[in-house]
Amino acid sequence: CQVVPETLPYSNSNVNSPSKVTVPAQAHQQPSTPFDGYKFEPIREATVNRAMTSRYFRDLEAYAESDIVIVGAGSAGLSCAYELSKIAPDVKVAIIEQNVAPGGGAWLGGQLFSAMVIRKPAHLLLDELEVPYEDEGSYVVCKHAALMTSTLLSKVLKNGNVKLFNATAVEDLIVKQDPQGLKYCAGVVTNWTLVALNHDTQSCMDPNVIESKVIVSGCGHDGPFGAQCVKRLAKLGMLDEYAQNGIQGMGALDMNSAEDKIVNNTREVVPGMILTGMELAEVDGSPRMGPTFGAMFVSGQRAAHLALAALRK
Ligand code: AHZ
Repeated sequence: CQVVPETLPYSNSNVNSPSKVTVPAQAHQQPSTPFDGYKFEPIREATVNRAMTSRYFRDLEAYAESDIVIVGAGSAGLSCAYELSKIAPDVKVAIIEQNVAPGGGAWLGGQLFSAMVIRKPAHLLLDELEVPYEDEGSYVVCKHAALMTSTLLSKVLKNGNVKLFNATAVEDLIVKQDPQGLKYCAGVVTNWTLVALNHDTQSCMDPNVIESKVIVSGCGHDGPFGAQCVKRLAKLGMLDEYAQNGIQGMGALDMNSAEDKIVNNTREVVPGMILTGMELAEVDGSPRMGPTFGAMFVSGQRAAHLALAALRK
C-alpha cells in the first residue's frame, strides 16, 4: 500500500513555495487497459475554432430560409421533428430551442421522478423507436424519461435536413399580409437566449430572423419564455377572441380529458402557424394532464402532418 502525499504538486499551498513541492510516490501500479499510452492526433487551436464556427455560420446561412421552423425542442417539438424526418426527410427543418439542453420537461417523468408514463396507444411510438417499457395494461412505463427523450433526440439530429439551434430564443414572429389582407406567419425573430434575457440591462441588441413557410410552435405552457408564440399572436390581434385580454391560460388538471383534447386540438391556429403540446392548452383553456406524456408525442406527430400539408398547399 503506497502513501498518497498530503500535499499535491498543484495544491494552493505550493503556489508560493515551489521548493516544497512534494513529488508523489511512485504511481500506483495500474492494471493494463486498451487505452494505455493513448495519444491524440495533433491539432491547432484555430482549427478547432474554424471547425465549429464555419459549420454554424454555414447552417445559419442555409436555414435563413427554412421550410418549417419548430419552436421549442420539448416532447411535442421533438416528436414533430421526428415524424417530419420520417415522412419528409427532404424538408428543411430548423428547431429553435431557448435552453442549452433540448428536451424541455421530458428529462423527468414528473416532479423529480425518473419514470415516464405513457398512456396507450401512444406507446406505439416507443415500439417504433425501440424504447423498452413495462406494459401495465392501459399504459406503459419507460424506466427513465431521459431514455425516451435521448432516443427521440438522436433520431432527429441524425437527419441531415434538421438543424437544432439551441441556446437561441424566439423573441417575436415575422407576420405578413397577403393581397387579400389576410395576415400570416412567415418566420421567427431570434436572439441568443442570454441576450434575450438581458434586454433590460443592455443597450439595444437587435435580433436575427429566420424566414419559414410554416412554423410549428411547441413552447409549452406559460413561463418566462413559454407560450411565447400564442401570447404574441394574441397581442397582435391575430387570435380574435383574445385580442383584448390575452390568452386564457391552461385549465386545471384532468388527466383523462386533457390528453385527447391536446391531440385533437392540434391545429393551424393562424395561417402559417401550427400549435402543438401544452402551448395549445394555453390558448384553448383545456386542462393540463400532469405527468403523462402520450399526448405530447402524438400531438407533435400530428403537427408534423399538418405542417407538411400547409407547406404543400
Ligand atoms: O425551453 C422550452 C422547452 O424546451 C422551449 N421554449 C419555450 N419558449 C421558447 C422560445 N424560444 C425557443 N420563445 C422556447 N424555445 O420549448 C420547450 C417546451 O417544452 P415543454 O416540455 O415545456 O412543453 P411540451 O408542450 O413539449 O411538453 C409539455 C409537457 C407537460 S407540461 C404538463 C403539465 O403541466 O401538466 N404535462 C406535460 C406532459
